[in-house]
Amino acid sequence: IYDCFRGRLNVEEGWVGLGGIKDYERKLVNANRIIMVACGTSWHAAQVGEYLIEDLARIPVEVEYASEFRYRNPIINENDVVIAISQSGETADTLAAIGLAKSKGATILGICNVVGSSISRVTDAGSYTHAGPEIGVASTKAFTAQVTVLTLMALSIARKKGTLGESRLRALLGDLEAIPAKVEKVLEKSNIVEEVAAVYKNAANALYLGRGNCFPVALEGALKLKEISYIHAEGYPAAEMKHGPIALIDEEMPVIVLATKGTSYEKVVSNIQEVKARKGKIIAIITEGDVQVKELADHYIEIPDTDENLVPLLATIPLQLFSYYVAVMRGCNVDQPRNLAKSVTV
Ligand code: F1P
Repeated sequence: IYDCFRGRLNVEEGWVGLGGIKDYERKLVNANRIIMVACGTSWHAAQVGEYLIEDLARIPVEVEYASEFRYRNPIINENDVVIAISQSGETADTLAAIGLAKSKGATILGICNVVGSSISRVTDAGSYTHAGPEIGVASTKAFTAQVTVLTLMALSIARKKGTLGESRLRALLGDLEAIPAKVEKVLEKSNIVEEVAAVYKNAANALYLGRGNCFPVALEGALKLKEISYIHAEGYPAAEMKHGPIALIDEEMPVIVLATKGTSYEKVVSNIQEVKARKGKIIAIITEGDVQVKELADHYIEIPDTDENLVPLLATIPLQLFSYYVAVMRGCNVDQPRNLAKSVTV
């Protein structure tokens, strides 16, 4: 997945690897606001992008479901930049959202996987993810590639705006460059994920919890389980659990928690304790070497340490694998789930 990004991460060159987007540098750097429009998995990537761009480049970001945005009367003008994200580049809702934003004068950038696709043709400029063809219907590697492009964009804007110190910028780029090797290490945990999947393959429901940039990862984990194994799953911000979903927790309920080290780590530990107090089963994604959550959790999957902004790139993979193994064990067709189309063109 990441081969296409090797050699692009040159801080001196800034926008290298971002295709035509570099020609819109001034627009992006001076944007009042960035609005991202997308559907499904691509919408979750956009949510991660919101954290990245706001935290690193300090530009306000809104993330909209294209399927809703297209029917609204949004307040949007020529000082706004709209980023449309789509694996297929053919999603009808995203195309309609682009049409609406264009009619209001906004600049439209695209992040697509399929070269020459409809969305890439109607945007002002864009960056291809070059993740290769998605064999299955459910997006997987497209997600990590989209998040990688968004990370590069956030870093490039941050560099131009001067919102990050040079040493922080270099440290982040170094961590990004180390991601491919760390992805390999996560994939080596496949057998552990398979064992956990065997325990929960007959679950009726599952809850996914995360905070900060791992909240969209929780949403994406839940979506993958729904899409390919037909188990009802919900992703929630961990702090929202007490406002409703906590009522669902009993000894039958697997709760998948993104519990890696970072600013909200201690808060996530409290959420895990709340679930345990109600006899829920915890499957935790933890940072390698963490002892505290390891002891609290019923199952844990370790991922390598990395900068907090890059955690979604690693943490999503065990969740994708979990859905894959559960689906295979339930006899589901993981490549062609029922009722789903690769590109939703209506
Ligand atoms: C959006 C999407 C996918 C999902 C399924 C249906 O597609 O919702 O995320 O996995 O294939 O379409 P796209 O706009 O990213 O191609």
